[in-house]
Amino acid sequence: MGRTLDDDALEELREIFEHFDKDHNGVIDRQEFAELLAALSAGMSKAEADVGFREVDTNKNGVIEFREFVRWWRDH
Ligand SMILES: [Ca+2]
Ligand SMILES: [Ca+2]
Repeated sequence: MGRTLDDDALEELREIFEHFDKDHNGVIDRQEFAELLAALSAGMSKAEADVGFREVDTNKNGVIEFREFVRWWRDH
């Protein structure tokens, strides 16, 4: 099935998402995203992280919703 996520994978992603959603408001903000990248050892500079954030935040509302996170995860 290639990059299609099954329910188990989605559940795992949900756990990751909630782990990094430190203030538990249901979205990942810039600060939380920076910590996520650091934890993944993505080795991104701050400028690259900013670009990455804008890439993930496809509806440009300044925060990352779970569905945006899932799409990003699937595509990378
Ligand atoms: Ca949050
Ligand atoms: Ca968004």
